[in-house]
Amino acid sequence: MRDNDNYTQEIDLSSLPAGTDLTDHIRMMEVLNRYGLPLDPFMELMAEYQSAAMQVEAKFRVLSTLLSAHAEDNPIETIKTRIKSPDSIVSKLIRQGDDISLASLEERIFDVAGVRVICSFIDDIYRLQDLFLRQDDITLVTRKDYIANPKKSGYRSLHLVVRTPIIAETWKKDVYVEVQMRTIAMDFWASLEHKLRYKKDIDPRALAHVNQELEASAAASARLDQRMQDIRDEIKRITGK
Ligand code: 0O2
Repeated sequence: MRDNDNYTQEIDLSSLPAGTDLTDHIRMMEVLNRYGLPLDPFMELMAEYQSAAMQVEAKFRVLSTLLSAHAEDNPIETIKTRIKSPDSIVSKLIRQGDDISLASLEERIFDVAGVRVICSFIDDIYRLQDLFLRQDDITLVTRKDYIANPKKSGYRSLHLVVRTPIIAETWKKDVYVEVQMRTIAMDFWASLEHKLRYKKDIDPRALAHVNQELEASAAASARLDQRMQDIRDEIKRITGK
């Protein structure tokens, strides 16, 4: 039985979806309970985000199949899909204001559903973006090109927030999904930087040097991407494909 009012009550293990990690489930109930967010509507909302993310992921898989069939290369290396954790959702709501509710979650948090598309080359990212945005049931909400304009940290990726409809028996609803598109080099840097950044007890004087090193490694990874792109362009010029 689910009941967000009493975190200490016993959890019926048979009621958890298959594969649910009990520690994660307890943490989720604790967060929802602390901020008065009702469990069942929260879970229903998460299922909607999950469905929207699956739909967007499927679109990229379809594009990958079609492009591979018509050319000799597959522009997509990997696709990863995730739903933001309840802790991260609540932290973001708190950063944005006082209203911690499901309504403000739906209105203000655009990256609950996230799809990360890892491409082989920089030009594949823009080619895929154009094909993805051309689809009738995808509406672009925001676009941030951190490849053309990297963040101060050195972070590079193309971010698109889109809306896509999900349809159930008696209703239809537009749901936000954030798509992050990157090359393998961009993903390699972002994954390691994310791990390193969360080591919290770094002396501020040492941190300045760590940041410099991370920026330098980001610049090196950008140069590597450009070199691989140049090699690809050269081969295309020579072979015509
Ligand atoms: P997670 O777990 O990856 O989702 P905000 O979302 O409020 O932080 P904004 O401007 O709305 O900020 O979004 P932004 O900066 O365009 O993109 C945020 C997401 O991009 C982050 O999500 C990361 O996934 C990624 N990102 C942005 N900057 C960096 C960076 O410097 N390093 C790394 N490794 N990733 C970055 P979350 O919510 O932080 O985490």
